[in-house]
Amino acid sequence: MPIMPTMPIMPTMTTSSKLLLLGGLGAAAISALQLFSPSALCADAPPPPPDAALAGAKPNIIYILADDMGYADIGPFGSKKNRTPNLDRMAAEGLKLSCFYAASLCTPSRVQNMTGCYAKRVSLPNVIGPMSPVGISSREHTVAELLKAQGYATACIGKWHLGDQPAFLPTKHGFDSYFGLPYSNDMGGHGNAGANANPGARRAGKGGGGRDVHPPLPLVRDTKAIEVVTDEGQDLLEERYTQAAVKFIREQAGAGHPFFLYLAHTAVHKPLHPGPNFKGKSANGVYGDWVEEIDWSVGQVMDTVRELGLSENTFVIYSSDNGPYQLASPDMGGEAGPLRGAKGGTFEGGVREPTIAWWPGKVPAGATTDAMLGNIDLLPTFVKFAGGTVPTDNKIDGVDISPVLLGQAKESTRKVQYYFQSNTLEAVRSGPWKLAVVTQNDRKQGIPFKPDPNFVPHLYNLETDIGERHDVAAKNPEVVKQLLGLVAAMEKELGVKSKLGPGVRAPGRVERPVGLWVASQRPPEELIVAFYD
Ligand SMILES: [Ca+2]
Repeated sequence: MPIMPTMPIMPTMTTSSKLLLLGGLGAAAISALQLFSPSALCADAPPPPPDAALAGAKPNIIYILADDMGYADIGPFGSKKNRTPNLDRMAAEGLKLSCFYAASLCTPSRVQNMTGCYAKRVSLPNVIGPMSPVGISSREHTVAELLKAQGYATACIGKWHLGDQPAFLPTKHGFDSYFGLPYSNDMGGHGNAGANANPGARRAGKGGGGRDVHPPLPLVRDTKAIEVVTDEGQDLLEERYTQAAVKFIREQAGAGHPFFLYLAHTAVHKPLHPGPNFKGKSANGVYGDWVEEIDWSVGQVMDTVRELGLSENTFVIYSSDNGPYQLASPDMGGEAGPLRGAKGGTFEGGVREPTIAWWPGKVPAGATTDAMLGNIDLLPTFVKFAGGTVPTDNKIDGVDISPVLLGQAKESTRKVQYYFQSNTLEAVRSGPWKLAVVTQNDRKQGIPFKPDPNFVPHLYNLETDIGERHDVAAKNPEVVKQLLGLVAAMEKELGVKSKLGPGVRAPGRVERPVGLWVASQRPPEELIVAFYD
């Protein structure tokens, strides 16, 4: 028997490893890091011994993603309105990630999940609609492909939003199966009545007679639209996703190989459609009803894992794709708690997500980490869990964060966070310091956004000012200078705004996008021709 250390080993970072991590970011970037104080792992329970933590584990991996959920919408992150007993239990048995970054909108956030790259690097920096000619490129190695190569069964259930063309769907990007909405639940064509109708849906001109080119909201199985989702149908989506997830887990148990389940909820994206068992039940209106249905779903998944005896070999992570949307009415939006901003902006409220990791015996229980982590880190981390290696032909931005998740390290190995809005790099963070280099959008209802062409960079200390209220740039010129060095290095690689740099890779692209119509409703060919003519 090997002698196991009784104390956790905290890796110390040498100067040379810092250089390796930073790649070409330059001397200013590296010296910037030496200013910044560490964040803390606040755990009572001792972490597990590091050496044995992953040896041959190849855990099942379940990634549960909410849509548009705010940082403070669940109990472990401070919600007093929404009842989330299953997420409360998950946090009590696992690790709360207080500083987990996504992107500020659906498509860019989801491509970060799949590729381990900032969305700009892989050319999906904006939300794409139905029949978009662009989508996820076949050149990218998705996390599903890399896990599949390690023997994992893979399933995608729920919202995809990385392209609805045949070449862009999940089953072309590493998933054995797919069941869900290919994009947001407000993106149905005019054929959908009521709240599903997408006001931006395109209609065919000329000989097309103004008919819909966008299909009504489709439910997709693998590559085919199997149903039109009506308003009433939306009420049942979460229950159906959950049933599909539980079925998949049951099918995989005892199959002799691990599985990867990506369960991307449609909730709580507008229009709000809590199921019949949840409607009118919460103390927080329709929005709270749907949050509580997500929590129920988490419980169904976790209880299935427990019942099947898979707990000790299953890693589960819960998060959201971006911050809460603006409050449209008192019961229609989430909350970011102490964070400033909302969905669609790069203040912390737009991009910092309520996140919990769970793996009994491996991930510390009842603990919180403030280490800087993010969804770009999931690909290399999951591949590490699976015993694989990330291919080096495509540069990625994320790093393996398993040392933090397994309680072996306090510090993330990634030292810099970049905040993009579309193709614009709006801010950068290292240590406690966040520097905004353009005007950030608060995304407040009814307040028009006015970018300041003469904006002077704002510096925030997130450890003392998590609400980004106090610009301390004038007091810290050296920090500003060093963070500007990080901005310059990234802009050299990915370009300044829409002038793309050499590090940006092309998206997938098709000439004539087709809609995901159920077979019986597909419009005649002449309508499609009329649209493109
Ligand atoms: Ca979203």
